[in-house]
Amino acid sequence: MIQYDMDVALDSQDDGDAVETRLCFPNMCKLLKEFGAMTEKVKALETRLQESETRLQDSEDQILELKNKERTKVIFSAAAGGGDIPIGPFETDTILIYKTVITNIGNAYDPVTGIFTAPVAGVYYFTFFFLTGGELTTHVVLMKNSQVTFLSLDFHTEHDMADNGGNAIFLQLQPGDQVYMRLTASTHVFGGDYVTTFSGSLVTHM
Ligand SMILES: [Ca+2]
Repeated sequence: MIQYDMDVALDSQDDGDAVETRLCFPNMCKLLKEFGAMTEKVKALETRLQESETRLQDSEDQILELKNKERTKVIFSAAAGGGDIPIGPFETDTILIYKTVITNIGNAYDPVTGIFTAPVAGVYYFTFFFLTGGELTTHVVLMKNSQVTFLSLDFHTEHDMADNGGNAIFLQLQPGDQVYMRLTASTHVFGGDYVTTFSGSLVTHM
């Protein structure tokens, strides 16, 4: 005689009062229950897998972003150039153009205009040095867009000979910010390829 196990369940898709009665062999009932449990486990695993894939994609995106940042290198050094003669004096404040480029990785410095344009947001380090003949005052200013930052100067005195001056600054810049040296009206610096210089580099992204 065959033993039946009665399994009674409410089927939510039927009418509320409907009761579905299932008859099955004992082993089959056990198998069906196990199958149901496995299905739930597979669903849970699928959810976890999807979450893992999302996290992996986020990580890959972040690595790519970091690699792109790492590839952005900005380093330049230039000298005033134009021969070993004074530059200035001019009647108005004038951008000092450093014509002799020694290094210009990233091409952020333009030796035609004398203007450095930040390609990415970050902290940059700039230095500038000058030689001056002493016949006139020297007054050079490092400009961030239209804003005065640091400057360096030398006063003319009766028995003045050549003097050197300079300064350095860390500047936080946004893409497109312009940095350049400005020679103040009625002052001068010495030109050439060795003594009056302007340099800068990207220190860190922000
Ligand atoms: Ca002096």
